[in-house]
Amino acid sequence: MRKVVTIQDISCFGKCSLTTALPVISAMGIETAVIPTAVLSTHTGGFKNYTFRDLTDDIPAIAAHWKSLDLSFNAIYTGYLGSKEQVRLVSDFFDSFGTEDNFIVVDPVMGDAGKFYAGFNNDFVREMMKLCAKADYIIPNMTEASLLLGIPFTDDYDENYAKDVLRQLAGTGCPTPVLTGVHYDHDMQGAMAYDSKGDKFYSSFRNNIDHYIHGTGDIFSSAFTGAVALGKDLQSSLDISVNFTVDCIEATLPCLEEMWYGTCFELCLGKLIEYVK
Ligand code: PXL
Repeated sequence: MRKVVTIQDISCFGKCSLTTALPVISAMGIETAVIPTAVLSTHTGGFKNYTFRDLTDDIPAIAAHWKSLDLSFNAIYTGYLGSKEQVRLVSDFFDSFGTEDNFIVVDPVMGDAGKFYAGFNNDFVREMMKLCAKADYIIPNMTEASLLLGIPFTDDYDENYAKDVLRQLAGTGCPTPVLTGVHYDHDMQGAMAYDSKGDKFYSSFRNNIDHYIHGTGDIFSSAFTGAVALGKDLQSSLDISVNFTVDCIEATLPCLEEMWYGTCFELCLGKLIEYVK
């Protein structure tokens, strides 16, 4: 059985990070180990007064115990990390558990729609940049890509611009950057990837749905990581993760009032299972 370890927070209510990665990757038939980096009462997007229990000290302790058990993983996948210190510890984890035979996915969660999420700043970006250089795949949205590259964020761009951003991201050290939320044609939205070793671009698009719903980035990255871990090629992995993400958004539209804090992804897990058969 394939085995992935994912390192990110638990937001107890609000559906993102571990409460998304765990069910999504498990549904793909992959054992999913977790290292929770923090426990929050909710995610930070739209809720106020959330609690935050930092679990930074547990990261090296869990890693040391796992080393003593000689555990290994087909993939290491990181999402939301709460501090520069956590990024450095995750970097150590890569050194200790990364091998020639497994792969590393970094979703450099830092912001969206041109803005930082609460608590992030340029200092954090510099640390995240170093982590991205150690990854086989990074999965930023355009906001995060712009932060990583130190270029102004724009929402108005064409295919060549998206390709240029991907080339620049590859230039910073990760051989296969994947850009999410790409929409240079306003009718379509999807993801683009650049395989810098083969100098080839890949993309997958579906009809654009004009609604922002929190947690879709984590849905995409979880499904993408699972697909690659199952041995799907880059194009299939993009198709699976774009289709699943759009399915989740569509499933949420009828209950948007009630579901402003996340997607109804649970209703689409059956489809995901079909996509990876
Ligand atoms: O979806 C990314 C994410 C993960 N974890 C926490 C967040 C966010 C985005 O806002 O607040 C705690």
